[in-house]
Amino acid sequence: MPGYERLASAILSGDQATAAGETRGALEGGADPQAVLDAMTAAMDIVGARFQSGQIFVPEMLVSARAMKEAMAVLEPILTASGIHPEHTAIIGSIKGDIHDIGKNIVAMMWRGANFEVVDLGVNVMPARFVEAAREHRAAIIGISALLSTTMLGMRDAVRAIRAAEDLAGATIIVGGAPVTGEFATAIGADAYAPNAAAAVDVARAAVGIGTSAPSAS
Ligand code: B1M
Repeated sequence: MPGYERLASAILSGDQATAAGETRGALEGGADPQAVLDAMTAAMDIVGARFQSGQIFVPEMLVSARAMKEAMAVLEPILTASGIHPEHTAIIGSIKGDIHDIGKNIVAMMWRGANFEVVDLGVNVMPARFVEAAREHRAAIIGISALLSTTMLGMRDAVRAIRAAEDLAGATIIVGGAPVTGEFATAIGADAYAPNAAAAVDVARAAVGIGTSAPSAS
Protein backbone atom coordinates (compact mmCIF):
# COMPACT_ATOMS: atom_id res chain seq x y z
CA MET A 1 0.00 0.00 0.00
CA PRO A 2 1.57 3.31 -1.09
CA GLY A 3 3.07 5.27 1.80
CA TYR A 4 3.40 2.27 4.09
CA GLU A 5 6.03 0.24 2.27
CA ARG A 6 8.42 0.11 5.25
CA LEU A 7 5.63 -1.00 7.58
CA ALA A 8 4.53 -3.68 5.12
CA SER A 9 8.09 -4.83 4.58
CA ALA A 10 8.69 -5.05 8.37
CA ILE A 11 5.61 -7.27 8.73
CA LEU A 12 6.66 -9.42 5.78
CA SER A 13 10.14 -9.92 7.24
CA GLY A 14 8.87 -10.32 10.82
CA ASP A 15 10.80 -7.29 12.11
CA GLN A 16 8.76 -6.50 15.24
CA ALA A 17 10.66 -3.36 16.33
CA THR A 18 10.46 -1.74 12.89
CA ALA A 19 6.79 -2.69 12.48
CA ALA A 20 5.93 -1.04 15.81
CA GLY A 21 8.22 1.95 15.12
CA GLU A 22 6.80 2.55 11.64
CA THR A 23 3.27 2.37 13.04
CA ARG A 24 4.12 4.86 15.80
CA GLY A 25 5.84 7.16 13.30
CA ALA A 26 2.91 7.05 10.87
CA LEU A 27 0.40 7.85 13.61
CA GLU A 28 2.56 10.65 15.04
CA GLY A 29 2.79 12.01 11.50
CA GLY A 30 -1.00 12.23 11.36
CA ALA A 31 -1.75 9.09 9.35
CA ASP A 32 -5.33 7.85 9.25
CA PRO A 33 -5.46 4.86 11.68
CA GLN A 34 -7.77 2.97 9.32
CA ALA A 35 -5.26 3.40 6.48
CA VAL A 36 -2.47 2.07 8.73
CA LEU A 37 -4.65 -0.91 9.64
CA ASP A 38 -5.44 -1.53 5.97
CA ALA A 39 -1.72 -1.49 5.15
CA MET A 40 -1.03 -4.06 7.89
CA THR A 41 -3.90 -6.27 6.77
CA ALA A 42 -2.69 -6.10 3.16
CA ALA A 43 0.78 -7.17 4.31
CA MET A 44 -0.72 -10.13 6.19
CA ASP A 45 -2.68 -11.04 3.05
CA ILE A 46 0.63 -11.33 1.23
CA VAL A 47 2.02 -13.48 4.06
CA GLY A 48 -1.01 -15.77 3.74
CA ALA A 49 -0.65 -15.97 -0.03
CA ARG A 50 3.06 -16.76 0.21
CA PHE A 51 2.31 -19.49 2.74
CA GLN A 52 -0.41 -20.97 0.54
CA SER A 53 1.91 -21.03 -2.44
CA GLY A 54 4.73 -22.69 -0.48
CA GLN A 55 7.10 -19.71 -0.63
CA ILE A 56 7.24 -19.47 3.15
CA PHE A 57 6.54 -21.90 6.01
CA VAL A 58 5.06 -21.84 9.52
CA PRO A 59 8.07 -20.17 11.24
CA GLU A 60 8.06 -17.25 8.78
CA MET A 61 4.29 -16.90 9.07
CA LEU A 62 4.63 -16.91 12.85
CA VAL A 63 7.25 -14.13 12.94
CA SER A 64 5.15 -12.02 10.58
CA ALA A 65 2.11 -12.54 12.78
CA ARG A 66 4.18 -11.46 15.80
CA ALA A 67 5.34 -8.32 14.01
CA MET A 68 1.71 -7.58 13.16
CA LYS A 69 0.82 -8.11 16.83
CA GLU A 70 3.47 -5.60 17.96
CA ALA A 71 2.26 -3.05 15.43
CA MET A 72 -1.34 -3.67 16.48
CA ALA A 73 -0.41 -3.01 20.11
CA VAL A 74 0.59 0.51 19.03
CA LEU A 75 -2.42 1.02 16.79
CA GLU A 76 -5.17 -0.53 18.91
CA PRO A 77 -5.59 2.27 21.51
CA ILE A 78 -5.83 4.81 18.69
CA LEU A 79 -8.38 2.73 16.81
CA THR A 80 -10.41 2.29 19.97
CA ALA A 81 -10.28 6.02 20.72
CA SER A 82 -11.39 6.80 17.16
CA GLY A 83 -14.30 4.40 17.47
CA ILE A 84 -12.95 2.06 14.78
CA HIS A 85 -13.67 -1.54 15.71
CA PRO A 86 -13.44 -4.73 13.73
CA GLU A 87 -16.84 -5.51 12.29
CA HIS A 88 -16.78 -9.23 13.03
CA THR A 89 -15.86 -11.30 16.06
CA ALA A 90 -14.36 -14.77 16.03
CA ILE A 91 -13.92 -17.03 19.01
CA ILE A 92 -11.38 -19.82 18.94
CA GLY A 93 -10.18 -22.59 21.22
CA SER A 94 -8.47 -25.95 21.32
CA ILE A 95 -11.05 -28.63 21.99
CA LYS A 96 -11.52 -30.36 25.34
CA GLY A 97 -8.66 -32.65 26.28
CA ASP A 98 -6.25 -30.88 23.93
CA ILE A 99 -3.53 -28.57 25.18
CA HIS A 100 -1.77 -28.01 21.84
CA ASP A 101 -2.12 -24.33 21.05
CA ILE A 102 0.66 -23.26 18.68
CA GLY A 103 -1.40 -23.71 15.51
CA LYS A 104 -4.53 -22.31 17.17
CA ASN A 105 -2.55 -19.23 18.22
CA ILE A 106 -1.32 -18.71 14.66
CA VAL A 107 -4.88 -18.91 13.35
CA ALA A 108 -5.93 -16.37 16.01
CA MET A 109 -3.10 -14.03 15.02
CA MET A 110 -3.89 -14.33 11.33
CA TRP A 111 -7.56 -13.63 11.99
CA ARG A 112 -6.54 -10.53 13.96
CA GLY A 113 -4.32 -9.62 11.02
CA ALA A 114 -7.39 -9.87 8.80
CA ASN A 115 -9.14 -7.42 11.14
CA PHE A 116 -11.37 -9.79 13.07
CA GLU A 117 -11.90 -9.21 16.77
CA VAL A 118 -10.62 -12.49 18.20
CA VAL A 119 -11.55 -13.93 21.57
CA ASP A 120 -9.13 -16.74 22.39
CA LEU A 121 -10.70 -19.24 24.77
CA GLY A 122 -7.40 -21.07 25.25
CA VAL A 123 -6.99 -24.83 25.46
CA ASN A 124 -9.08 -27.73 26.77
CA VAL A 125 -12.27 -25.85 25.91
CA MET A 126 -15.53 -27.62 26.76
CA PRO A 127 -18.42 -27.59 24.24
CA ALA A 128 -20.60 -25.52 26.58
CA ARG A 129 -17.87 -22.89 26.80
CA PHE A 130 -17.87 -22.43 23.00
CA VAL A 131 -21.63 -21.89 23.17
CA GLU A 132 -21.44 -19.48 26.09
CA ALA A 133 -18.58 -17.45 24.55
CA ALA A 134 -20.20 -17.33 21.10
CA ARG A 135 -23.30 -15.88 22.73
CA GLU A 136 -21.44 -13.46 24.95
CA HIS A 137 -19.34 -12.06 22.10
CA ARG A 138 -21.97 -12.40 19.36
CA ALA A 139 -19.43 -14.35 17.36
CA ALA A 140 -19.77 -14.64 13.61
CA ILE A 141 -17.06 -17.29 13.56
CA ILE A 142 -16.46 -20.19 15.96
CA GLY A 143 -13.03 -21.78 15.47
CA ILE A 144 -12.18 -25.17 16.95
CA SER A 145 -8.71 -26.66 16.83
CA ALA A 146 -7.58 -30.24 17.58
CA LEU A 147 -4.13 -31.81 17.28
CA LEU A 148 -4.87 -35.30 18.60
CA SER A 149 -6.83 -37.98 16.81
CA THR A 150 -8.47 -38.70 20.17
CA THR A 151 -9.55 -35.13 20.93
CA MET A 152 -10.82 -34.40 17.41
CA LEU A 153 -13.81 -36.59 18.29
CA GLY A 154 -14.72 -34.00 20.91
CA MET A 155 -15.26 -31.53 18.09
CA ARG A 156 -18.45 -33.41 17.26
CA ASP A 157 -19.79 -32.65 20.76
CA ALA A 158 -18.92 -28.98 20.39
CA VAL A 159 -20.62 -28.78 16.99
CA ARG A 160 -23.72 -30.52 18.40
CA ALA A 161 -23.86 -28.12 21.36
CA ILE A 162 -23.54 -25.09 19.06
CA ARG A 163 -26.18 -26.44 16.65
CA ALA A 164 -28.54 -27.02 19.57
CA ALA A 165 -28.35 -23.31 20.41
CA GLU A 166 -30.86 -21.78 18.00
CA ASP A 167 -29.63 -18.26 18.63
CA LEU A 168 -26.23 -19.25 17.22
CA ALA A 169 -27.63 -20.39 13.87
CA GLY A 170 -25.89 -17.51 12.10
CA ALA A 171 -22.42 -18.41 13.36
CA THR A 172 -20.02 -20.29 11.10
CA ILE A 173 -18.13 -23.19 12.66
CA ILE A 174 -14.62 -23.66 11.28
CA VAL A 175 -12.51 -26.63 12.35
CA GLY A 176 -8.84 -27.36 11.81
CA GLY A 177 -5.71 -28.98 13.14
CA ALA A 178 -3.29 -31.61 11.85
CA PRO A 179 -5.52 -34.73 12.11
CA VAL A 180 -8.68 -32.94 10.90
CA THR A 181 -9.84 -33.30 7.29
CA GLY A 182 -12.55 -31.79 5.14
CA GLU A 183 -14.41 -35.11 5.20
CA PHE A 184 -14.31 -35.18 8.98
CA ALA A 185 -15.55 -31.59 9.16
CA THR A 186 -18.49 -32.49 6.94
CA ALA A 187 -19.22 -35.65 8.90
CA ILE A 188 -19.50 -33.80 12.22
CA GLY A 189 -21.61 -31.01 10.72
CA ALA A 190 -19.07 -28.16 10.85
CA ASP A 191 -19.52 -25.45 8.24
CA ALA A 192 -15.95 -25.41 7.05
CA TYR A 193 -12.49 -26.87 7.35
CA ALA A 194 -9.25 -24.98 6.95
CA PRO A 195 -5.99 -26.89 6.53
CA ASN A 196 -3.83 -24.00 7.72
CA ALA A 197 -3.98 -20.48 9.12
CA ALA A 198 -3.92 -18.73 5.77
CA ALA A 199 -6.84 -20.84 4.56
CA ALA A 200 -8.61 -20.11 7.86
CA VAL A 201 -8.46 -16.41 6.96
CA ASP A 202 -9.98 -17.04 3.52
CA VAL A 203 -12.71 -19.23 4.97
CA ALA A 204 -13.57 -16.76 7.75
CA ARG A 205 -13.68 -13.87 5.32
CA ALA A 206 -15.90 -15.77 2.92
CA ALA A 207 -18.21 -16.64 5.83
CA VAL A 208 -18.79 -12.98 6.69
CA GLY A 209 -18.93 -11.91 3.06
CA ILE A 210 -15.55 -10.18 2.80
CA GLY A 211 -13.68 -11.05 -0.36
CA THR A 212 -9.94 -11.54 -0.30
CA SER A 213 -7.95 -8.63 -1.60
CA ALA A 214 -6.27 -11.00 -4.06
CA PRO A 215 -2.76 -10.13 -2.94
CA SER A 216 0.23 -10.87 -5.05
CA ALA A 217 2.12 -13.88 -3.74
CA SER A 218 5.38 -12.56 -5.13
CO1 B1M B 1 1.96 -33.27 21.04
N1 B1M B 1 1.39 -34.60 19.72
N2 B1M B 1 1.27 -34.43 22.48
N3 B1M B 1 2.70 -31.95 22.23
N4 B1M B 1 2.81 -32.55 19.53
C1 B1M B 1 1.59 -34.25 18.32
C2 B1M B 1 0.35 -33.55 17.77
C3 B1M B 1 1.84 -35.67 17.67
C4 B1M B 1 1.48 -35.75 16.17
C5 B1M B 1 3.31 -36.10 17.92
C6 B1M B 1 3.59 -37.47 17.38
O1 B1M B 1 3.27 -38.45 18.00
N5 B1M B 1 4.21 -37.57 16.22
C7 B1M B 1 0.95 -36.60 18.57
C8 B1M B 1 -0.49 -36.77 18.15
C9 B1M B 1 -0.77 -38.11 17.50
C10 B1M B 1 -2.19 -38.17 17.11
O2 B1M B 1 -3.07 -38.16 17.89
N6 B1M B 1 -2.42 -38.24 15.80
C11 B1M B 1 1.08 -35.89 19.91
C12 B1M B 1 0.86 -36.47 21.16
C13 B1M B 1 0.56 -37.96 21.15
C14 B1M B 1 0.91 -35.77 22.37
C15 B1M B 1 0.70 -36.29 23.79
C16 B1M B 1 -0.46 -37.30 23.94
C17 B1M B 1 2.04 -36.89 24.22
C18 B1M B 1 1.99 -37.58 25.57
O3 B1M B 1 1.85 -36.93 26.58
N7 B1M B 1 2.06 -38.89 25.51
C19 B1M B 1 0.44 -35.01 24.60
C20 B1M B 1 -1.04 -34.64 24.61
C21 B1M B 1 -1.32 -33.42 25.43
C22 B1M B 1 -2.74 -32.98 25.26
O4 B1M B 1 -3.03 -32.19 24.39
N8 B1M B 1 -3.63 -33.51 26.09
C23 B1M B 1 1.20 -34.02 23.78
C24 B1M B 1 1.81 -32.89 24.31
C25 B1M B 1 2.53 -31.96 23.58
C26 B1M B 1 3.29 -30.78 24.22
C27 B1M B 1 2.57 -30.17 25.40
C28 B1M B 1 4.63 -31.28 24.67
C29 B1M B 1 3.49 -29.84 22.98
C30 B1M B 1 2.38 -28.79 22.80
C31 B1M B 1 2.83 -27.40 23.18
C32 B1M B 1 1.80 -26.38 22.77
O5 B1M B 1 1.07 -26.51 21.82
N9 B1M B 1 1.82 -25.31 23.53
C33 B1M B 1 3.36 -30.84 21.83
C34 B1M B 1 3.83 -30.57 20.52
C35 B1M B 1 4.62 -29.29 20.33
C36 B1M B 1 3.57 -31.44 19.44
C37 B1M B 1 4.11 -31.37 18.01
C38 B1M B 1 5.59 -31.75 18.08
C39 B1M B 1 4.00 -30.04 17.29
C40 B1M B 1 2.58 -29.47 17.19
C41 B1M B 1 2.66 -28.08 16.65
O6 B1M B 1 2.63 -27.11 17.39
N10 B1M B 1 2.83 -27.95 15.30
C42 B1M B 1 3.22 -32.46 17.25
C43 B1M B 1 4.00 -33.23 16.21
C44 B1M B 1 4.06 -32.49 14.91
O7 B1M B 1 3.08 -31.87 14.49
N11 B1M B 1 5.18 -32.57 14.27
C45 B1M B 1 2.61 -33.20 18.37
C46 B1M B 1 3.05 -26.65 14.65
C47 B1M B 1 1.70 -25.97 14.37
C48 B1M B 1 1.97 -24.62 13.69
O8 B1M B 1 0.97 -26.78 13.47
O9 B1M B 1 -0.78 -27.24 15.20
O10 B1M B 1 -0.83 -28.41 12.96
P1 B1M B 1 -0.55 -27.21 13.77
O11 B1M B 1 -1.41 -26.00 13.21
C49 B1M B 1 -1.53 -25.68 11.84
C50 B1M B 1 -2.68 -26.43 11.14
O12 B1M B 1 -2.98 -27.67 11.71
C51 B1M B 1 -3.81 -25.46 11.18
O13 B1M B 1 -3.18 -24.21 11.09
C52 B1M B 1 -1.97 -24.22 11.83
C53 B1M B 1 -1.00 -23.28 11.17
O14 B1M B 1 -0.96 -23.43 9.79
N12 B1M B 1 -4.73 -25.40 12.31
C54 B1M B 1 -5.97 -24.85 12.12
C55 B1M B 1 -4.58 -25.67 13.62
N13 B1M B 1 -5.68 -25.36 14.27
C56 B1M B 1 -6.56 -24.84 13.39
C57 B1M B 1 -7.86 -24.33 13.54
C58 B1M B 1 -8.51 -23.85 12.39
C59 B1M B 1 -7.91 -23.89 11.14
C60 B1M B 1 -6.64 -24.38 10.98
O15 B1M B 1 -9.74 -23.33 12.43
C61 B1M B 1 -10.32 -23.05 13.66
